[in-house]
Amino acid sequence: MSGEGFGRDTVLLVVDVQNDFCPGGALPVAEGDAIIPVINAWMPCFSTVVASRDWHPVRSVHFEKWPPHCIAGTFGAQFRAGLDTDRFSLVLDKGTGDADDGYSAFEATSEDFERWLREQEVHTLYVCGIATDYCVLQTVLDARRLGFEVRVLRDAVAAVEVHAGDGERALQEMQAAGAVLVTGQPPECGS
Ligand code: VGL
Ligand code: ZN
Repeated sequence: MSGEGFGRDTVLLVVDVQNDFCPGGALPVAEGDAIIPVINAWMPCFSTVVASRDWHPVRSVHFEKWPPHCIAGTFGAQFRAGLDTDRFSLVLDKGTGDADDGYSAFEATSEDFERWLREQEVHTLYVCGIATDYCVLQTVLDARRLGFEVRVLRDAVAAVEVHAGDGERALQEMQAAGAVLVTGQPPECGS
């Protein structure tokens, strides 16, 4: 695939790489910044890159479990500087209601993501981003339930780890659901 990248039936989904999930944010994930160059390096391999963002109202049942974060329109909800957002073809806002968590990108309210993927004849999702044990996990499980092939970029995901080991357990759960874990650097895909 040298120089070419994947076909149009394969997209990269970048989950929630937002300020509040990175060091200094409201719900920081230790490796949040470290995965950004890895994600950027994978982008040229895909003709389509989709990003999700956690996009919460000020009041939500979600904030009974979590410190307030990623309030729609605030700095904390912005994509992290350094992430190559110019390559995003579609941005999915999720967690926008006040009565649910909206962990999965398939719960986006800005777009019917499943329908969009089927219209584009996408069969395979490469998934990366934050957090391995919440939004990445629920997105991957939904994708598998809906019949999409899923590859998880092992070196481009980062976990919250409310309990030590949650990230690894989440990866095992994804594998058990039929997702394939991909380790290492992206292939040479040009720019
Ligand atoms: C997430 C906790 C709360 C995530 C979102 O993006 O994984 N985690 N809200
Ligand atoms: Zn959230």
